[in-house]
Amino acid sequence: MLTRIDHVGIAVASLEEAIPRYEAAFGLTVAHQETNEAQGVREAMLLVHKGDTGGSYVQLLEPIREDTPVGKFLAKKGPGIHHIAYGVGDIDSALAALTVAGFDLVNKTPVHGTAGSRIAFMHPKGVGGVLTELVEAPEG
Ligand code: V0V
Ligand code: CO
Repeated sequence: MLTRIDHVGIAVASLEEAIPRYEAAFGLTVAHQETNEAQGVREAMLLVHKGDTGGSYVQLLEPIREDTPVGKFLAKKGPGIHHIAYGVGDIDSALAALTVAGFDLVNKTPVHGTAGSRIAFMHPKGVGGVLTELVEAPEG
C-alpha cells in the first residue's frame, strides 16, 4: 500500500527562521510553498530525495492561528516533529482498507494537500501516538 516516505512534518514558529536553517545545514531548497487555510498552516516543502514513486520532503509547518492543529501542538509541546506522511498510489482504496481494518481516520475522504495532492490523516491514538498522513501525489 505504501510507496515511500513522502514527508516528515515539522512544527515551527516561523518559516522565515526555519527555512534558512535547513538550507544552511543540508543545502535543501524550497520546492513548494503555500498557505492551506483548511489545515490552518503556511507550509514549505524542501526536497530531500527524488525517487521512482515521487519525492521525499521535509515539510515545515507554521500555524496561521492558535486554534489550529499545529498552533495547539506548538503551544502544548513546542517545535518538533508533528507528523509522518506516507505516499500511496490510490488513497481512496487505502482509506477503504483502513476503514475495514477499524482504524480511526481524521479524514474519511481525502482533502486538499500540498501542491494539489490528496491527503488524509489517521488519528495518532490508533497509530501508537504518531499522527500519520497518507498522500496521493497529483497526476504527472
Ligand atoms: C495532537 N496529539 C498528537 C498530535 N496532535 N499526538 C501526536 N502527534 C500530533 N501531531 C494528541 C495530543 O497529545 C492529545 O493526546 C490528543 O492527540 C488530542 O490533542 P488535542 O491537542 O486536544 O488536539 P485535537 O484533539 O483537537 O486534535 C488532534 C488531531 C488534530 C490529531 C485530531 O491535530 C488533527 O486533526 N490533525 C490533522 C490535521 C493536521 O494536523 N493538519 C496540519 C498539517 P492526549 O493528551 O489526549 O494523550 S497540514 C499538512 O500536513 C498538509 C497540508 C500536507 O501535508 O499537505
Ligand atoms: Co503533511
